Amino acid sequence: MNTSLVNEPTTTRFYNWTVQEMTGAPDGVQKPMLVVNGMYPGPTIEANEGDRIIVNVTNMISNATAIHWHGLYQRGTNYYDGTAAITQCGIPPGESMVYNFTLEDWVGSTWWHAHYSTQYTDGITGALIVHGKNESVPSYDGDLVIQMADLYHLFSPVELDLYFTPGGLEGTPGNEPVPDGGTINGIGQWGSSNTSFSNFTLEANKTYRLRLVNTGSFVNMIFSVDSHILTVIEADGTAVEPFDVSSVSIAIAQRYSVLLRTNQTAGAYWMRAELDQSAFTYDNPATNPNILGIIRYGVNDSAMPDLSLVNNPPSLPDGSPDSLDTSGLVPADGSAAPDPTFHTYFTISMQYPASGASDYLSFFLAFINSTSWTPLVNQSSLFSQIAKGASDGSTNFDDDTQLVTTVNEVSVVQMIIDNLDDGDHPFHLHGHKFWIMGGGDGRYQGQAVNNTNPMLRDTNIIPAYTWMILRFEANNPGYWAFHCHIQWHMAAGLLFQFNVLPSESSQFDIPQYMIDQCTRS
Ligand SMILES: [Cu+2]
Repeated sequence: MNTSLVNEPTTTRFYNWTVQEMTGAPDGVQKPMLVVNGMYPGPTIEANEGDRIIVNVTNMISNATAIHWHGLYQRGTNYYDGTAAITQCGIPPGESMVYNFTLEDWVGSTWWHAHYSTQYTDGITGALIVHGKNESVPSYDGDLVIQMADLYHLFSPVELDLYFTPGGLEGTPGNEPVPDGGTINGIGQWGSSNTSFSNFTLEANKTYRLRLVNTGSFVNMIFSVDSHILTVIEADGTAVEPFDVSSVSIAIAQRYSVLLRTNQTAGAYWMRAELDQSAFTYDNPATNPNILGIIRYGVNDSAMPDLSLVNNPPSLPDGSPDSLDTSGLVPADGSAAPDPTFHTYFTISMQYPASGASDYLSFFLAFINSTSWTPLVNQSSLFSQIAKGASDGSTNFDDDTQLVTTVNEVSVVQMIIDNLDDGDHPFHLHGHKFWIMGGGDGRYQGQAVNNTNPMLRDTNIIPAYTWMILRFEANNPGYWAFHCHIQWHMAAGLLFQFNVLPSESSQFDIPQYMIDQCTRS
């Protein structure tokens, strides 16, 4: 990253992207991929707060696609949020679409990815870094992006079919496909098929900001650098009170910035991204869960870390900090959340449909309350509302598959969520950050919330069999998805929508060609 970019004046940045099919081998094993401009990860967008971003996306794959800009507010441009079947229909094969939005006051580390079925699992991901002059983080000398992801050797539609195996993968309904391995900045190691590593040669005695992003599909990635303590300074675009840790577990779609000081003995050190195997529901003996990269300083740029340390990481000195406990994260510029004015309640469960057809064993689905999301076909929530011409949030679509909470006035929405499922779910809210007001075991029983400087972010794990209370200011017109970011769970229906201020979103001036693309998407 360019640490001096922040001093440049506000500008418009143009990008020309082609989404294409490709055979790649990120960890040495050939696999079908979907990528942007032939790259995995795709191009990094690096910009300043307030800049305008214009991305011309041409779709050369055989299905429609859409690109989502994770975490950005898209105030007034909900139709460029890039969420297929919700904010647009999708870019049909062979056609193009121009995304055009400003970064407003969003600052920090995020990413972009396809938001159409499980396409991003196959490689349509990239970093999106926004510099800000007034970001409340300590100073640093260098700035790096480290994208980590679990990796599947099969094409995601094939994995999705496995996930929906009648009776369940390995005989248990809901078992998610276990990844084959993973990558750091697009490079992994599997068997003896790959011996290359993502690597950085840095200067000694400097402070580097590492922007960690989990661009994967299923499991947390646990990041560490041998013999180094890391200082967490940002989470999902929120600057936090500096917090020393030995490692950081990053849920799907979350981001952290950590400071790394190159103050140990000059040399080469293993950088580790370990797949969190606690989420694996069956044994895949071929999986490589230990992905490696290299950070070196004070030595030449071919120096290798000690191979004998690969399976024996050196321990940190006594008294060193522990791994990140997210309950210790405090916003650097935090304050109390406003009192809620709009109350919602949701349950999360995964089960077979109540009234099953004869092939019901193929449909172990995810439910929010009693709704399992199925994407609208040749339609989007937002476009449907506009077609109806109503300003009260009423639409033409079938409510059986769409759970929509309409917020007609600017409100502080409080979500009480009971996760009745045996899995952890990293939930993401589009277009807003939320305050994490509290959580605990079992169903919510009226416990008090913590409103002393609550953490504010856009993606958070709701652990198995727990309740959680999230709060956000609904002041941004449009349809905003709130969904589990695990790709298998979203495909099983773990998504609902807030329709915020329909009186404004029904007046959006949406480019006609985007609406015309619906019939071909
Ligand atoms: Cu989930």
